[in-house]
Amino acid sequence: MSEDTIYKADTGAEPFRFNDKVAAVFPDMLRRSIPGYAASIEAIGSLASRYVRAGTNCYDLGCSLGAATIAIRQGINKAGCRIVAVDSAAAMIERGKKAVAEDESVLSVMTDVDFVLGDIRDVEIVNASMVVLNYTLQFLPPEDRDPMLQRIYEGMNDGGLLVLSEKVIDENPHMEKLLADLHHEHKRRHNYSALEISRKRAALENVLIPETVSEHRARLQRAGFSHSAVWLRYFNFVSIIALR
Ligand code: GEK
Repeated sequence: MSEDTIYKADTGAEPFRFNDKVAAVFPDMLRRSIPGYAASIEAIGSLASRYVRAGTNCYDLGCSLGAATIAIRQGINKAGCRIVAVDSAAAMIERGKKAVAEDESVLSVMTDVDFVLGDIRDVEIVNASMVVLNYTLQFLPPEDRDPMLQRIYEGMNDGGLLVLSEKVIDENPHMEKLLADLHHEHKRRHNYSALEISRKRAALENVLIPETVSEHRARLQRAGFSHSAVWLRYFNFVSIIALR
């Protein structure tokens, strides 16, 4: 796995972008930056075994290198399914295709994966029994999040499952500061320097816009999801499951 050294260099005031440099070190970046990332991927595999119905579609929206796609594919135990993996970064899609092709795990059924280079706001969602937004919604402008969730809901079958993982903020400024400090310490433990951490934070400003857990759950309810629960929380990173 190539080490993420991107913010060892002074990148000036350039906002964070999902370019080739990022894609090349992405597994290391996610592993060291997102507390709970590995747990989210593992659970997505188990949830796919439980929720994906025969002859339906699964969507991995903002698939990056296909880690969740691979977990879904490994978890599916029903025939005639299809996984649609979407990302707007060409560098991610290229590497994601390769990662899926090279995955040598033993599959209980063979499921085709369609990689789509495009914006998740433009993708048609139909006949879905599982949709995954693993740390992706946070990159959409807030005003586009309700319509996105609404379209996902409408494209899902009854009983279908949405996994929504996000960086969040806390309503309570005191707790927000503590959780942000704990995340900072987590990154220090994973060998990012204080300078790298502050450069990355500046680059993500206005690119990754976090909301509170209550805002996410209220949006899910507005979209029509009948049940939702936080199943994973590690500092200021959560994963929510919602059922149609
Ligand atoms: C994982 N889910 O490994 N349309 C399509 N893709 C987008 C859009 C958009 N509007 N905005 C951002 N992306 C993955 C990790 S990373 C999380 C997801 C992170 C894509 C972007 O190109 C990137 O690949 C991904 O969403 C977010 O489980 O970097 O913190």
